Amino acid sequence: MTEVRDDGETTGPDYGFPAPVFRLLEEKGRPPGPLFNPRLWKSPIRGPWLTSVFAAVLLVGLPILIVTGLLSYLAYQPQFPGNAFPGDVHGLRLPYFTWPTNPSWLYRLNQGLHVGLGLALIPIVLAKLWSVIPKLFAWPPARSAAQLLERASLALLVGSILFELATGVLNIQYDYVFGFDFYTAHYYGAWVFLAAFVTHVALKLPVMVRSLRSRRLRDELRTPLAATVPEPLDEHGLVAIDPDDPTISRRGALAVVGGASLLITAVTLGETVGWRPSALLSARGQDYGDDPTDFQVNRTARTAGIPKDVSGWTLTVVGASTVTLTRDELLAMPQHTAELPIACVEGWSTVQTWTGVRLRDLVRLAGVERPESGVVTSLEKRGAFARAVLNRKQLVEPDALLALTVNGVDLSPDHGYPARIIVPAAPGVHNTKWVERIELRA
Ligand SMILES: Nc1nc2c(c(=O)[nH]1)N[C@H]1C(S)=C(S)[C@@H](COP(=O)(O)O)O[C@H]1N2
Ligand SMILES: [Mo]
Repeated sequence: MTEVRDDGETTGPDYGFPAPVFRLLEEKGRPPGPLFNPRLWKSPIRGPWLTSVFAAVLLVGLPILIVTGLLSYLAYQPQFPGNAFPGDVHGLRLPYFTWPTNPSWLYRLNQGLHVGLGLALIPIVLAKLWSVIPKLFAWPPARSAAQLLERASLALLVGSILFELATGVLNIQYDYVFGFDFYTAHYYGAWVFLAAFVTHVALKLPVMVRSLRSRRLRDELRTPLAATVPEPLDEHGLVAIDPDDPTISRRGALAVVGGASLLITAVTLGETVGWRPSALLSARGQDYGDDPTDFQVNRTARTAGIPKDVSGWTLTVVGASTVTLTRDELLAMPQHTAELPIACVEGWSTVQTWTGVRLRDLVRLAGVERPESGVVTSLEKRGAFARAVLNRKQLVEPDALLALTVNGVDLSPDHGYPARIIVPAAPGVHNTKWVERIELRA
């Protein structure tokens, strides 16, 4: 053993420690207490190779999370003020484009990936953080201005990924314990994360590649507990200076983390694709009953304050002319049937068979040749869901419907009776229920 006293003072020669590690031990003026003493960290499997394995997985997964997240923001079509997203994001705008209407599963795939992958990566993020925790207490905090900047970017990186994961999980569980708007916060957090992530990858990619090359995964997967020894001491201070005997092999640790990730995927996938019995994490339950309208309801008619009696209901379409239609008049128009998903931003989706009037027939009826956008308002007068703006493609798409029935029966009150919007590839939130009025802009 090297002569390093408990207070961290070195009394002997360096006994073959690499120079940076020796310097680490030798450091004077360390804060008192065990945390800043590098000998506190004793796991014999912690080291650059293990960290880099987690890093490599995240290097593939996190960009997918970023891209699907930003696409989801764009799918909300924030160029139209009033679409259920805070339109004003203070210059953090992306180049808007007209969100397409096909393939119809586009948003379903995007959001299933975003939410499903986000959940599956949680164990890996936590494992990665565990693997680098000694660096949190490195002393001195920085040896140069460059290192100080690097550590500041790490604070943003760790803070923002934890913030994004936490707010994401709380949102899909409808647990709004925070006092701010989820979408705005998650969106701003994403930009902080994106900037910190790009910086981190640029700085650390060479170390990751070098560390991954230092051992072979195949060999590691064949190494049992008894043969598990620490990685060689490293200049980053990850490898324990004074390790305990191993209680788990590296392959065991990888299996635990990977297994946790797969388990989360297994109990989430059902919700994503619409097979609920396996959706054990779903905040809305697993079972809905056997009626044709028994499928997931986001908000019930009662919660939304929709009157029980809607017999006097009419639909108003405002264009070059204004038309008012009763439900019977709508049912007398040509009906179109399409099998389309509702894909919620929260990652769940369900495919049903919808029948109703094509939106483009209503557009034509109101005398509009080329609609630019259409503001749909609901009987539910207030709140984020009371209004959605559809883009020009969504208004002329042959499968875009004002649905009157689903799976061969009238819409249930909870699914939007008397009439609701169903647009292929659109986020669920744009499929306005209890539609009262469609205002077209040419
Ligand atoms: N008027 C109104 N329309 C609405 C909502 C709502 O709360 N009010 N929820 C939206 C959201 S977020 C989704 S995901 C879908 C869910 O439709 P469902 O409840 O029929 O499954 O409806 C959308 N249309
Ligand atoms: Mo939704």
